[in-house]
Amino acid sequence: MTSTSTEATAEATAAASGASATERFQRDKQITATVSQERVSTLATDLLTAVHDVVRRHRATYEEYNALKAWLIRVGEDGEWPLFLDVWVEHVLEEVVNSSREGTKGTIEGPYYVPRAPSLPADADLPHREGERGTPLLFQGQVRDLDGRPVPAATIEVWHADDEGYYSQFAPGIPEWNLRASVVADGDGTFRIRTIQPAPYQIPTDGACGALITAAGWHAWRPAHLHLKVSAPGSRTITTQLYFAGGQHVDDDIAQAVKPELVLTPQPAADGSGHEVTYDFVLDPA
Ligand code: MBD
Ligand code: FE
Repeated sequence: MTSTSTEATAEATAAASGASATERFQRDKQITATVSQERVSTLATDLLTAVHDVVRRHRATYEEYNALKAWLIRVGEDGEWPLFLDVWVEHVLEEVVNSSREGTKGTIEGPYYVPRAPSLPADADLPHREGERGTPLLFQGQVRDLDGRPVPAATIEVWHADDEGYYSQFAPGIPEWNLRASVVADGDGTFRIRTIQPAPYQIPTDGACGALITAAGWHAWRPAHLHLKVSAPGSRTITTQLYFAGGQHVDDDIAQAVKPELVLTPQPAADGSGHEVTYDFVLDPA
């Protein structure tokens, strides 16, 4: 690969963002829950049986088997297990785990959440660089319960890509908490968050996931999205994303994580700068 950059470490490579996501996962996710032997056996047996079925049904060849082996090895080398699983598997987990919810629809967390972002008050500008590019967006609303009552002491964690589709802490050269915060809603659950509209996100194309996409003739895009985690004492935390009506790839998200209830239609802002949109969250009881 050729590059004009003098600092190899400052490139936004798949391996660099994959390594960050892998390291983050290992550090931040409490992987302490033990899965019972019975459950491991059930899940592993059915998973392997599904693989056996694919081999038989499609009469797979040794060339294909070895291509798979080489590719799986590369997924690990590129640190892309978090990316691979979150793009192609997590949406079904989310569907199963959140099927009993009545409030705001959830969707996948993805690989780029970072816990413990700096706390900001209910009326907040997300941390951003001077001259941060992108259309200004005022995102406001209220957190309520299933009966429509305001939820006190709600926290809205928000994180999103910049106008070029890069996430802080996973691409080089971006301030640590850029476009990330934990916003503490007012006593009546209301919040007003000023940020910029993110760009559609292209998953890294130079790593193993990109190689699969190219080999299969798929595309690598997610629609522009805001990531959110909304929590409050006594409520079930919701992890979700919001999208923008009419945006590219809203109808063909590679991660299959768009739901119609999660598509925003921002309007021109009252003060003439950019867009504004109101979205109310409804939390299920814990
Ligand atoms: C993302 O930004 C994302 O949200 C998911 C699910 C996968 C890859 C990148
Ligand atoms: Fe994302």
